[in-house]
Amino acid sequence: MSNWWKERVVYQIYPRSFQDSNGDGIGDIPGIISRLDELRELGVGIIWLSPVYKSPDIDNGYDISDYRDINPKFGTMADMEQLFAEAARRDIKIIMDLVINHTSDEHEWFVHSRNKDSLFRDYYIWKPADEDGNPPNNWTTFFAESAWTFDPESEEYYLHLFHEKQPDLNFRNPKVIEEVKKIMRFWLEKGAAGFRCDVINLIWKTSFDDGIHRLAVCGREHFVSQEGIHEILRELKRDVLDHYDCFTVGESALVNLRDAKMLSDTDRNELDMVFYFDHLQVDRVVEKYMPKKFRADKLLKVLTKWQQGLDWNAFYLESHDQPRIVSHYGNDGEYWERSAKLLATMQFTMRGSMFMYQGQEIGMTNFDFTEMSQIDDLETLGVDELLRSVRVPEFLRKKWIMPCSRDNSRTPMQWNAGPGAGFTTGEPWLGINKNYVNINYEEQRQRAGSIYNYYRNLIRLRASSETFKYGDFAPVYSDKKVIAYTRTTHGVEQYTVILNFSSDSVTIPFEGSMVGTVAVTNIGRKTYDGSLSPWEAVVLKVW
Ligand code: TEU
Ligand code: CA
Repeated sequence: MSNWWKERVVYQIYPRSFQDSNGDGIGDIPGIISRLDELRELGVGIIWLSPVYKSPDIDNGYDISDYRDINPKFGTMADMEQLFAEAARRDIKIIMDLVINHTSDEHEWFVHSRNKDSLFRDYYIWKPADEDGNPPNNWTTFFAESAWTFDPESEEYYLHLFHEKQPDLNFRNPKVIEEVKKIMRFWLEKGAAGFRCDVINLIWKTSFDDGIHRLAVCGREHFVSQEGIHEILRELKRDVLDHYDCFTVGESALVNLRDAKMLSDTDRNELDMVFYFDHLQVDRVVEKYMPKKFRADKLLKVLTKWQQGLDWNAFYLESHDQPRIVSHYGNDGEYWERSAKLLATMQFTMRGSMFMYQGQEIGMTNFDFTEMSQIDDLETLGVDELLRSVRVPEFLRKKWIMPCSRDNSRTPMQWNAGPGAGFTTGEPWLGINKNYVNINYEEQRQRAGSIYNYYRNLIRLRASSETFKYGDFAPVYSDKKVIAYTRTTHGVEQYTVILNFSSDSVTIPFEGSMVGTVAVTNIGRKTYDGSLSPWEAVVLKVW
């Protein structure tokens, strides 16, 4: 078995924000095709395409109304076929976003399902009201509302763990599993190299009892990482995936290490790897939205747990659901460029498959919105509403939401300093960050010391190094500001990665594996003696 999916860099495209080709302000498939050469040049080997299927777009395509058709905003099936072909010509593979926990309420299955007598009734999860006419239980969605919506036509409630226009499919119905297999085969036959499986650890609901009371995602103990998932995943692998040269990465919401191992350990034959969230939440209370102080030592602890705990990691720092990493763990002011390079260094010296998100390679920063009216994201608007309902004042709501909003990473790609940032000639569907005049692809591509060229070099370095890809990971030093870890191929070579997550100059122990020759530096240093500049990253070759 070849290891291509462990070694190629994956680049996530959020189609509506990548490249517009017809001036309607929405990125599209012809736009993606026009940028394939740029991706090739960066060193990308796989594209993960966020949903392009037919969809009412209530959650930007994560609400699918036809799995075998393309959203006309993005183009046609012919455009999609051309994308597969043009990508293949450049040796770029494409994985599709498989959103099967739920469909759109406009999917024909759900339209039929509203009728109690329909053969499709059991495709979804319908329950009568409780004795008092209230929803069947107290579960709440990821978007901070009740997880049940009443359907007047059939006088029952249906379940939706996300928006009410995203009804959950019923995986107790074997017909649903057969439908999913058909969808997977359809895309694999078209040329897909695998799937990113949306919230895959939520598809099995063990019981419908009330959940323990909580502010968000109440009921989770009945639907997160339940035992029933595993058999379904093994069935999908055995009946479909094993017949193609492809891979899967499962997004697993609210997942812990034990559950992630159950989903992705090699000998379990379920998923090839999973996305988890722990490493992006060291500065959050419980989950998202409530900030606490970042500590580098805490980050190293979390990284170590997952790096050592999983057979194989899916390592990412950004996605369409996360803030920009330079604004999150870096410094998007004075040390913007240097801290973006530090984060790049951290990512590309991790063990696992590398997933980057569009714009990460040029250090794009969080959305510079000032008013909620500039926000499109459902989750952000839901959380704002929730906080408003418990009387959190506006200034505090903004303070919590601004750094976390999913729209932070959804603003259009900044290609150049021209009008529309080279993204569109029209009115963009979401605001373009004003800093596009300074932060853009074109400027960075031609400048040797840019973040873009730093990523490009790291991608090549990693491609040529077995140790960075497969070597063991071990922590060696941490304090509130600095972390250091080694990557080792036993008996062959060892590297130490040292990262200063602060705007201070610091001195750290200079002994043992903290001593070596400089292999990678984000400040152009030649030798190393234990003193670090603000936001410095250095990789040492120890032996
Ligand atoms: O995200 C699932 C999910 O867990 C998110 O709601 C997550 O909790 C949050 O965004 C973290 O900030 C996936 C998709 O990536 C997301 O875009 C969709 O909205 C969601 O599923 C529903 O399909
Ligand atoms: Ca367009």
